[in-house]
Amino acid sequence: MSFIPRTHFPFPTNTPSWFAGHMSRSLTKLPTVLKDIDLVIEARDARLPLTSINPAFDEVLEESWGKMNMAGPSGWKGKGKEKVVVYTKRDQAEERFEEPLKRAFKKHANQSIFFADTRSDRDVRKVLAHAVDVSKRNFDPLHDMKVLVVGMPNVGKSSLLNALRRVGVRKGKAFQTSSLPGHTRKFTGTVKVHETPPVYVYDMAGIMVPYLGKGEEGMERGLKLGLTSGIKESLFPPEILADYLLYRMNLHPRFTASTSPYPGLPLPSAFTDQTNALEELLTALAKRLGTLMIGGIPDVDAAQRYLLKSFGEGKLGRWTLDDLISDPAAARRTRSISENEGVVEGEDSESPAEPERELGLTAAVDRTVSTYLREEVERRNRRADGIPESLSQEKKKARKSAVEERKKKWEAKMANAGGIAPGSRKTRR
Ligand SMILES: Nc1nc2c(ncn2[C@@H]2O[C@H](COP(=O)(O)OP(=O)(O)O)[C@@H](O)[C@H]2O)c(=O)[nH]1
Ligand SMILES: [Mg+2]
Repeated sequence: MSFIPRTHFPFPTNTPSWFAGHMSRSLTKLPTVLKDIDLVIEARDARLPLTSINPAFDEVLEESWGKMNMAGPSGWKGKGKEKVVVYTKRDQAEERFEEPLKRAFKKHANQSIFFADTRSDRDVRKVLAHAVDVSKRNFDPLHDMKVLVVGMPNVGKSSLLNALRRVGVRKGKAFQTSSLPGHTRKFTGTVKVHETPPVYVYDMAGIMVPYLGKGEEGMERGLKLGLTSGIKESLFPPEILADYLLYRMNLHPRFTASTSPYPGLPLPSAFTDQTNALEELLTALAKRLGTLMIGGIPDVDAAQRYLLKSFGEGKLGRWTLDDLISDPAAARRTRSISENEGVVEGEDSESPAEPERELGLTAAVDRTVSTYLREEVERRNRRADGIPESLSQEKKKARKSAVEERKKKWEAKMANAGGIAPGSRKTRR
C-alpha cells in the first residue's frame, strides 16, 4: 500500500512568546541609534523568507527616518538613508525561490534584497559594494558612513558583519557569533569594514516579534523558528519540533520523490517506507546510529536530537520552510470553512491551494508575498486602532466586559427591587 502523509498537523494551541528584556530595551533605544545611521541592513533567514520578517523594524525606521518607501536611494525622506534586506543562510535554502522573491519584494514593497551565504566572499562582496555605493553617493568628508544590522535572533547578523570586515579590510572576527539565539544582547561599538570611503558597522541584539500570531498559524510560525534555532529552544518540546519536521518531510517533494524514504538520514536498509509515526523513524534511526541504552533499547531521545541537528545543519538538503507556493489566503479560507461548517477540504468552489505547475513559480511567489504584505498592513492598522492581537488579550478584554455587563445588570436589578447594589458601603438589611 502506498504511503499517505498527514495533511494536517495536530498543532498545540498555546503558542509561547519570547520577548526578552534586552530585546525590548534594544528596540526602545533603536530610534536614537538610527539618527547616526546611513544604511540599515535587515538580515533575514533565507529558509524563512516571510517568518523571519519582524515588521517592528520598518515601523521604527518609518518613525525615525520619515515616511517610507521601503528602499531605494531616495526612498526615505532622510537624505541618502536606505534600508536593504540580506537573506542569509542562502546555502541552506532553495535556490529556485531567490529570483521570484527578489522580484516580488521589489514589485510589492520597492525593497532591494540580497541572498548571501556569509561564508562566501562572492556573496558578501555584493552587499559590501552596495554599502560602498551608498557611501559614495552621499559622500561627506565630515561624516563617516555607518551601517547597522537589524534582524530576528540568530539569523546571522554578527556573521554577516564579520564577513563584511573579512572581505572589506581582510581582518578577523570582531563580533561574537553563536548557534543559539539571544547571544548578542546590546548595541556594539563601531567596527571598520571598508577604508576608502570609510564604512563602519554596528551590531545589535536580535529582536523577536512580541506575538507570533493566533492559533495554528502562530504555533506553526513558532515551530519553524524553533527548527531554524530562531527562537529559544526550550519554548517547544523537542518531540513536537521533531514530529512537525517529520510531517513536513513527508509532504516535501524531495522526500516523496526519492527512492530512499528520507535521503540525508542514516537508516537501516529494511526501513524502506515513509512513516507518520515519529517513534518508528526515531527507533530506526537509533538502531542505525547505534545509540542504544542499557539492554539494547534504542535511545530515541538521542535519535531525536540527531534528527533536529541534521535539519539545522542542512543535512536534509536545501529547504525553504515557508510555503511560498500555495495561496495562503485561499488555504486559510478553506481551513476555516471546513472547521466551522464541516465542509470537506477541497469542496470549496474557490479552489484552495493552486499547485505550482498551474500558476508558475514566479507568479505563485508573487501572490504569496503580496498577500503577506497586504495582511501585514492590515495587522498594523488593527494594532494602530488598538485592537488586541493576541488571544489572551482578547480573552482578558472579553472577560472584563462580561464582568462589567453582569455588574450593571445586577445593579439595575437591585435598583428596581429597591435594594442596595453591591459596591455600595451600606449593606442590605
Ligand atoms: N549555513 C550558514 N550558517 C550561517 C550563515 N550565517 C550565519 N550562520 C550561522 O548561524 C548562526 C547564528 O549566527 P550569528 O551571526 O551569531 O547570528 P545573530 O544572532 O543574528 O548575530 C551561527 O551558528 C552561524 O555560524 C550562513 O550564511 N550559512
Ligand atoms: Mg549576534
